[in-house]
Amino acid sequence: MTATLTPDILSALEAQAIELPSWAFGNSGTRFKVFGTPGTPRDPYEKIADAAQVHEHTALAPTVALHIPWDKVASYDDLRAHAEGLGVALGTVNSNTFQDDDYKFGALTHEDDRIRRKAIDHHLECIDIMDATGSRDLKIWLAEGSNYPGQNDLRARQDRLQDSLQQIYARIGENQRLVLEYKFFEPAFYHTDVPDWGTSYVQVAALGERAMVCLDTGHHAPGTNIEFIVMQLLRLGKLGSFDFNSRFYADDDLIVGAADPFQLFRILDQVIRGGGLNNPDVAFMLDQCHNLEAKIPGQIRSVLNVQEMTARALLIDREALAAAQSANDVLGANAIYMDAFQTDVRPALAEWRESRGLPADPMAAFAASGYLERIEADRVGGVQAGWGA
Ligand code: PSV
Ligand code: MN
Ligand code: MN
Repeated sequence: MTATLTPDILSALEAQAIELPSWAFGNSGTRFKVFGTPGTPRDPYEKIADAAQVHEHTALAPTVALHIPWDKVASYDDLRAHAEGLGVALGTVNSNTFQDDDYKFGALTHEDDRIRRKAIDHHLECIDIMDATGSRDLKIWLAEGSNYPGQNDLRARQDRLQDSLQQIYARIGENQRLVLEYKFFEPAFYHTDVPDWGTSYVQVAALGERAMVCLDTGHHAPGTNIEFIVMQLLRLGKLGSFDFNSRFYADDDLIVGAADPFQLFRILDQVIRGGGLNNPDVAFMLDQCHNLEAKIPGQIRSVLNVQEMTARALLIDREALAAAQSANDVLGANAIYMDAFQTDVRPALAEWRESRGLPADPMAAFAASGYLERIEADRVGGVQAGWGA
C-alpha cells in the first residue's frame, strides 16, 4: 500500500523537530575500540557545523544538544552565534558525572559531602551555560549504582539523590526544565540509582512542575513494552523528552528505527494519542553514536526514520480503530493498526520534500554535496573530538 498524505498530516510533519546530539558527530565506539573517522570534528564548532548539514538537507533538526565538559568553549555567546549563523540553535545541555575519578562511587548520591557538592556545582555550571546558550533543558543521566548486594545502602542513596536534585532544581530558571533520564543497568550492574521510569517519576515529581522524565529507548530490559511507558508518562504530564536510538541487546545507541521500526511506530502512535506530537513539553532528541558508519549520513537516516514512522502513525484511522476497539473486534482493530504500519510513505514524503524546496532524497543530496570530502581534506591533524574529548 502507498500513502496519500492529507494536508493535516503534512502540516503535522512540517512542524516536527528532532534535536541532534553533538556527540553523534564525534568519535565514539565500544569499550574494545574507537575507530577514528576522517573528517571528524576537532571541536564543538565543527560538530555544530556538521549538525547543521542534517538540518539543511531535511529541515528536521533545528537544534543541537551539548554535553559538558565535552563541549566546553571559552564563549558560549560566540558558540550560540556560530550555531545561529548556520541556521540552527543550541538545545539541551547534558551534564556529565561519569568520567571523573571522584565519581567512582557516586556523584549526586555520594556519601562524601565534598564529592556530592562538586557534582551539584557541576550542574549549577551547566545551568549557567544554559543561560548563555538560551537552552531550556538540563538533562541528567547518572552513572551511579553498585555492583554487589550489600555494597551500598540503597535507601540512603535515594534520599541523597533527592536532596541533590532539589539543590539543582532551585537554580533552574522560570523558562528552564530539569529532565531526569533512567537506565536499568550499566555502568553499574547490581543496582542503578535511577533504573526505571517510576524512580525517575518519583524523584522529579517531588521537585516540581519544571522537572520531567527523559525516556531513552535503549534503556529498558528486553521485552519491555516501551509504548506503555510513553502512554503513562504522557497521561501523567511528565514525559519531558525522548532520547531516540535503537538496540538489539543493551544500550547499543544504533540508528533509531533500525532494529525494530514497528516499535518506533508503536511509540509514535502513543505520542500522537497522548498529545505529545509537536508539543513543546515533549522534546524529541537522538542519543546515538556512529562507530562504523559515516556520522552525518547516519544522523540524516535517523531523522528520516523518525519522520517516516511518524507519517505512518498519523495514517492510523483513529475513528475506525476506536469503533473496532469498542466492539471488541480484536482482529479488525489489529488490521486497522497494521494497515497504517504497512503503508509505504517514502514516495509521498519525497514528493512533499521537493515541493518545499528540499531534496527528495536527502541521503543522496548530502552525498552529492561534496561536504564529506571537504571536511576529510580540511580537518587533517588536530585532535578529533569524541567521548571524553
Ligand atoms: C549513557 O547511557 C548515555 O547513552 C545516556 O543515555 C545519556 O543520555 C548519554 O549517554 C549522554 O550522556
Ligand atoms: Mn540517553
Ligand atoms: Mn544510553
